[in-house]
Amino acid sequence: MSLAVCPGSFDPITYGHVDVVRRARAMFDEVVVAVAHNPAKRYLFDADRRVALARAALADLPGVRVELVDGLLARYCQDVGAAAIVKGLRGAADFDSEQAMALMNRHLVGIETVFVMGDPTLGHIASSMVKDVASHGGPIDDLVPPAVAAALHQALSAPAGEQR
Ligand code: COD
Repeated sequence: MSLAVCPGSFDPITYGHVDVVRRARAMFDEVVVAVAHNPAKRYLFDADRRVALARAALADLPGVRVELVDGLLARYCQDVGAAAIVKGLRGAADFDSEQAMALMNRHLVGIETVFVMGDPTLGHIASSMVKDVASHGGPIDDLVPPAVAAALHQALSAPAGEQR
């Protein structure tokens, strides 16, 4: 059984992420979607909510499970016996940041990162931009799964401090 880990912040999961997970699942027997912490980001949704939304979005994909990863991603990959990390690329800007992470993860535990080019029709989708569009009342139904759209509408209309 080959296992891959698809890590990310998933704040929240988008159709771009779902596309990358589908592509990873086509290459590996099992895929763990690892909801991890990026210290460079401030999150709208707490970690448990990001996990729950990712589980709802990926529920129809057999061989895919979602886990919260608290700590070093490379160590988690080693612990679960992952053959590779799979990441999505939208373009050159993604590559610049992903290259450093891939090299660091390989340095730490020897794990390789496989990059997949996402669907170009989803290349404009980023969690940050979806939140921005939603916060201005723009349409997001083509960008995120229905449960995520509902959670965004609720979170962005809630008073500050109640966004769980
Ligand atoms: N099309 C294709 N790919 C996409 C799209 C899209 N529309 N949208 C997003 N992606 C890809 C991104 O390029 C990325 O590869 C992946 O999906 C996840 O994206 P995000 O934005 O949800 O997640 P990031 O980039 O914030 O995730 C960073 C991690 C949380 C993975 C990283 O910080 C990490 O590994 N943290 C754990 C602690 C650790 O080990 N730190 C050392 C890292 S070397």
